[in-house]
Amino acid sequence: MFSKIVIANRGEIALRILRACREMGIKTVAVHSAADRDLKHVRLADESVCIGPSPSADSYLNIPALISAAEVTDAEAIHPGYGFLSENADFAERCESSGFTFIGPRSDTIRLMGDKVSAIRAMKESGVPCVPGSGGPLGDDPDENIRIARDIGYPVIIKAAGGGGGRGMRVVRSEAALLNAISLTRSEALTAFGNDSVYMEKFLENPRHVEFQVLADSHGNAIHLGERDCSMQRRHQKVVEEAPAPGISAELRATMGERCAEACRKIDYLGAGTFEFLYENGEFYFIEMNTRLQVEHPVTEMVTGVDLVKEQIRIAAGEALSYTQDDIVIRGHAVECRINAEDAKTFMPSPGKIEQFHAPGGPGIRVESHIYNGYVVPPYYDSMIGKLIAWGENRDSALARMRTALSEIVIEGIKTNIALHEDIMRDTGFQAGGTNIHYLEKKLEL
Ligand code: MV4
Repeated sequence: MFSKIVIANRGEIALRILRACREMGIKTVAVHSAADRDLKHVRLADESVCIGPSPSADSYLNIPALISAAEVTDAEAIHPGYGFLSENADFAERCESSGFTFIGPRSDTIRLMGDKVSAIRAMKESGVPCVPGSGGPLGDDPDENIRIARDIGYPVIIKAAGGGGGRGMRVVRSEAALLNAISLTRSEALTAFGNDSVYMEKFLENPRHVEFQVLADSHGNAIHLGERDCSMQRRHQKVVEEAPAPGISAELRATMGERCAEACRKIDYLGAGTFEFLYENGEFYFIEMNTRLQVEHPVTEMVTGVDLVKEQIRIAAGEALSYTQDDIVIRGHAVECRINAEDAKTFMPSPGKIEQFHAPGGPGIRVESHIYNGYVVPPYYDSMIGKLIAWGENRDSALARMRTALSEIVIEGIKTNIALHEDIMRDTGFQAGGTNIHYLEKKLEL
């Protein structure tokens, strides 16, 4: 096992990783920007290194500074968390070539999944159901592209191979609009991702976003940990997540989960991963794979009892998975609310000093946050300041616990989206379960 790990992230996830390391007896190195000296995990870490000025581009995204920090502290591994460099294949490669273990998949796997066309091809070949589509990058022959769209049937969606997470896509509802949409998406993709490769899929009008969590070790073992429903989102930002997904039978979960685990074995996947699906009319359609730990991983931890961060670290150290598929039992239900420092009406970030903070508690309540009384939320980074997770024996009791916890939280000095969460938890559509990806945006229009 490693004796020292660099935590190449900030905020709540850096604290989450630090806690896992401490439990495992691993020393921690916190790397932070000039704005982040007072982060909770920086204070708790065994060592800390300032890696640059406040903007992410000069600190958390600065690969040479991160490698240097690992060198000067004599660390053995680097945990990238989520966001920042967590899905940067070049960073993973630089870690390995500098003699540090990147806690995540191999760099070539990150590259394979970063290109959505190659990711879909790999999954299709591995038996994962995908959205009907072009099955490869679109060429420049207009007649051929018209033919592909006719075969798929309108509406279709044009997506950038270098995109993902909602960036670089365009819906096309008629043949008249097709060719223009392809060239527009292509040129935007070239500007945004330096890659003009685009592909086409059937556009699903009202899907849910359901994703499967997997773990795979370096000994050829791969398991799934069930699914999460992340449909409650606004502008591609998830707001509420839950596990399991309402209305998914144990049989369908086992079938889909095993397909994901089998795909991991086929591509020799390593570490934690997430298969993102659109779910519509009882069918799953793969869209993307995330090769990192996700923000919403705690809901899976709450219903499985598995510590995903500790498993990531064990896998990276070459150990075999601590669990077989039969060990994984989904118990009860968990829901997560992402707490953001933002204006309730405009959703604009609301940084500043937290004048009062009182955390909620009680049975089944988990708080994942780095904030404390007097902490100043800097303006440079994502506005998420924490996550509130509630577990219950069933969905209704998890939601009841979440409502109670939300009513207990006190955060003064900055604006937050807690009132939005209280509204969602009281929403009858949400309470019924199974709302689609458009539900929150429609609710907010009213
Ligand atoms: C789609 C889709 C409908 N049909 N693909 C957006 C994020 C990216 N991960 C994929 N996205 C979508 N792909 C087809 N063929 C609708 C979306 C989509 C979406 C997906 C998941 C969560 C929220 C979303 C919001 C808008 C659109």
